[in-house]
Amino acid sequence: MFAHAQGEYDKSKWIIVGIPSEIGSLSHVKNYIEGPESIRDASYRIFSPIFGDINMEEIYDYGDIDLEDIKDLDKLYEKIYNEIKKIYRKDKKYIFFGGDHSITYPILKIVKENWEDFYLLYFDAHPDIHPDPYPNYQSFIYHLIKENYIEPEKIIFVGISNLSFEEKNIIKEWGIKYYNPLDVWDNIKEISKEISDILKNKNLYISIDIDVFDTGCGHWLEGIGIRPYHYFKIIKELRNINLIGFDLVELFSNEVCDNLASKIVIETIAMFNNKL
Ligand SMILES: [Mn+2]
Repeated sequence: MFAHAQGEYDKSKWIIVGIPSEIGSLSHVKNYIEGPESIRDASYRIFSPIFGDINMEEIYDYGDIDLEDIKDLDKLYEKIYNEIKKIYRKDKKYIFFGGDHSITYPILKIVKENWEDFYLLYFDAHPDIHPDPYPNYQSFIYHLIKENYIEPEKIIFVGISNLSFEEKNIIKEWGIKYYNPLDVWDNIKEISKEISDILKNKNLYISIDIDVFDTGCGHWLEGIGIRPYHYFKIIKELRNINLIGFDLVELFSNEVCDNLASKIVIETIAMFNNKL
């Protein structure tokens, strides 16, 4: 259980759900399924937040969605969708621990059905918009757009450092907003202000692939990335938004990286508590 999750479901504002899945990944290196437990274990080493306050009675850990019998992707998406739908309530904010990034595919279907109009703030070294014929960890954003679950103009990519030629064309053609790591390092003040202006008064879901950071904590390591500082600066500047929830995915577990993941979770809760 997450250390700071001392609440009951009914009374909690924040609901943690683990989704230990890796069959949406095409990578031969696997340990995505350790993500949820690793983040929870590290939470015992992270104490009070520095960027705001938390009330542990308002945080509930639902545990993991049981995926043991799931062997194919269609079943996986169906199972995640059904399990979240069962517990989903619009007056709560959800925090999902991955798992590879494809868990966000069924999650955003639930988000769409409940909120209709929402924005996606996507921290990732990759846009995951490659036109593969089926949704997986590198293509599900493409499929969500094609299936009308989200409009391209409601997506903001932050920290993109590697993408396929097809993805680059798609992003250009569909006019999707994105910032590469050099943009972020050079212009963090302007960028955080710009993002805050775009997202003002909007419903927002945030997705964080930990490979966006240059800390070497993701499954797929890129040579350049943004810093946790940039993430927190962008989150800090957000004003008047309705946060639906966020996910943190693709953690390659070790003590330092688990600490980072857990820290991001606690400080993100704290920052939003200060805004609400
Ligand atoms: Mn990625």
